[in-house]
Amino acid sequence: MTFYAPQRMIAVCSIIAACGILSSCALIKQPPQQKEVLPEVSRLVPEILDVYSFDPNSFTQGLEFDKKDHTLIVGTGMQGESRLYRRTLSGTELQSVSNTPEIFGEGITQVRDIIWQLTWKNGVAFSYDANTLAPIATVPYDREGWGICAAEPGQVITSDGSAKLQVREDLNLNPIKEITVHREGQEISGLNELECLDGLIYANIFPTSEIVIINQETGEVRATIDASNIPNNAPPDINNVLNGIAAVPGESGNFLIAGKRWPDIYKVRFRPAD
Ligand SMILES: [Ca+2]
Repeated sequence: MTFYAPQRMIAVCSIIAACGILSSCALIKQPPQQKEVLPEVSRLVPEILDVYSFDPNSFTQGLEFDKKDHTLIVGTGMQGESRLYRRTLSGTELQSVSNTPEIFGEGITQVRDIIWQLTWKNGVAFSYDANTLAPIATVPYDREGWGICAAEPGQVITSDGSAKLQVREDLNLNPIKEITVHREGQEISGLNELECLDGLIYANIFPTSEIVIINQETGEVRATIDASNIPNNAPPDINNVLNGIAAVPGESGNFLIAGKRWPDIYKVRFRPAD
């Protein structure tokens, strides 16, 4: 049995008395520790609906459908090869404008009557007439350009390869605020090509075959898409990864998925993983 020496008994009694008088003893009153409640992240996979021929020379960095005529707008990278062009889904190229050789092109998006094109490390972004692709303006850009998508009226979202997304004014790219992207409590970096749709941001994660769906308000990842079942038929090269997601207009839930130098492009929809 446990033996309490008289002095020890006095000490124990004093503690009990003190707790009684103060009616708050941290050891006794402390509520059970609660675990942080994290949002449930859905696990999705693409179901391939269709395959179209694409341009294996395109180092695809930006992909989006034109909001008016539903043609495909593509931005490409690499110095000496970067350009912005428009084509039909069936493969007819309609317009093209090349960047000067020092420019490394990145993400593109349509905002009202202009198209923005980011550059990786050139410190500028370009705007073009959305109808003709005629260059309009060159504006300073404050960080690495990766992805861009037009969000609610008046705003665009941009990525820079980190876990931070920037919300910017859509007609001048002035920064408004940052969103930190989390998945199950952990920041998730490598956010690359973007697609904004209905308050959500779709982002593919460089250099993986993973796409995340992000709540634009909170930065929390709502769903993770494992797109590794989409064939990568590009020549073996560490750069030739999945890059590019575009919502198909008029086809709710359908998206195009592309990659750098991929010779084909895939129409998919997302369903729960088994
Ligand atoms: Ca896109």
